[in-house]
Amino acid sequence: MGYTYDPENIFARILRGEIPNSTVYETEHTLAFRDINPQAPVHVLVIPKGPYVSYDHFAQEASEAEIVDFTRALGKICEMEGVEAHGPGCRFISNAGHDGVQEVPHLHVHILGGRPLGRMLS
Ligand code: IU
Repeated sequence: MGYTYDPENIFARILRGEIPNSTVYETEHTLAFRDINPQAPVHVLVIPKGPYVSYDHFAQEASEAEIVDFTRALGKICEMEGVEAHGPGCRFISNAGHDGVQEVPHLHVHILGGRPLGRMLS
């Protein structure tokens, strides 16, 4: 309820092919590409292809097929990038809304890894 999707946001434009990206993985419902300003040796952004602002929006309105596809993609990319939890490990971050300082209003999960990331929560 109350979610407004801006079809001109940068990730919508990437999905339409208007802006190039460095794709690492793509399925019917999900696209993953390298962050343009990487904060770690592995910094991949994973986005659903559907018009969802945030994970709460996605969870409410996406189909089960989209949700399963997106979730499996997260795991697949960890394997592909060599940052699985049973290997070196990684961190998922999804900034949401004002307090989360979300810059791009299209759901994205950052996968960060390839170096020790330090503790974020204490
Ligand atoms: P945030 O979670 O909304 O704050 O993150 C947005 C990310 O999108 C940020 O890490 C940017 O570097 C990244 N990004 C990008 O990869 N390509 C772009 O064209 C733009 C932002 I604009």
